[in-house]
Amino acid sequence: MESGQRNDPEQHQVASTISRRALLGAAGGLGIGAAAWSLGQSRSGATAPTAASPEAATGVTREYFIAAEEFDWDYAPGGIDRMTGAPLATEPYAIPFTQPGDVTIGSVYRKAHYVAYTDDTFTTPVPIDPAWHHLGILGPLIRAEVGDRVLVHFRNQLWFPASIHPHGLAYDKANEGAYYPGAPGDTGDDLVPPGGSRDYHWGVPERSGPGPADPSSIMWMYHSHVNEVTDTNAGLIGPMIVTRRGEANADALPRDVDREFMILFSVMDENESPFLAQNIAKSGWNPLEFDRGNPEFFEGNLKHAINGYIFSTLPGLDMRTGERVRWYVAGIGNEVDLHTPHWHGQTLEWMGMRTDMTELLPMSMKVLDMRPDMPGIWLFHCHVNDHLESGMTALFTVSK
Ligand SMILES: [Cu+2]
Repeated sequence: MESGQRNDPEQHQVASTISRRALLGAAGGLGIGAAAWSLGQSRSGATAPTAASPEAATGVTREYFIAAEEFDWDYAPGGIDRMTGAPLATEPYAIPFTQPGDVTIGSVYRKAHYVAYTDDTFTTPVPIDPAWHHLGILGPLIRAEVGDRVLVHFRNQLWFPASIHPHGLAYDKANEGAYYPGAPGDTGDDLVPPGGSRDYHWGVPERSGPGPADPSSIMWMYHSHVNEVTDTNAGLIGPMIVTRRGEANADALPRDVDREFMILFSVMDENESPFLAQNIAKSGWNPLEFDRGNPEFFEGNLKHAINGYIFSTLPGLDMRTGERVRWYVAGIGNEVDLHTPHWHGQTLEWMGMRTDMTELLPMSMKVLDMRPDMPGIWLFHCHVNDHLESGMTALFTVSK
């Protein structure tokens, strides 16, 4: 990333204008936010854990230190389509999405992500276990067993307001992390300003864990929910796993599973990113004059990604035959985000039924179990034709 661009206020103003899409007609993007977050909602530890029902309070408190930060993300590291073996720079189908050109940015974009730290100094990132390198742009995995509590210390290191909104866990209005101050009872404090921090207290009662027909663990997603559209397109989204009470080990992992993978299918829309102006500027164009409506530019900014990777560059989907492998798959995005993940070479079980694919809509979350028996390097891709052609593919490896 070229220095001197990332914090230029003029660019931010342009980005703010672009991201002014009102969220649910209420938040008004950064416009309302600018007034609200000057009121100093930044706080830490001020909120008592009221969300969990009493029966939830039997377990431990899972504590996380998570920051929202900006960084440069490469959607196609290595520059090779591992599915075809061809360099992306020579493949006509891949060039608009991966190569810098007259009106295309390429594969590297300024984005945001959640990062886990070891403590409240936010200086030492938690090392990512090699088994979870496949998370890619996703935030750190939050785990709990039913009966636990989750305490997240959040720090916003970005230049725009952000939050963490959890799906599925038990939260009261003070810990919702979703900004819609027009709603009665909403204090409008669900927005953490740049440089601000706060704690989130979430409960994990029975209704946040696996239901009767679920396997021993289920997934939820968390994401920033100040301007949900632009926040999530920026990259502010991450996974959670909740294991049924009594079926977890001390680290809340399900005991009946050998390996887990967490997968997000999303056409990440860089046209709807708060970093759009910065990404235009880093390409050498003037953000104030550049034609953002250029169809080629617009299309090149639609990254048909799995965990933020396109054209089979997603690493780390490695397993062995006979292992009990659990796949957590989710989608997010727009009306184009109807995805049909398909695994080659193996079958999976979902809710007592056998399949080799599943269906996702925006924020669908599904858990499928696989017992791989065919060794090889296999395709894992979205079966929607346009998405498949645009790079929504990955490979997974089954070793003996
Ligand atoms: Cu798809």
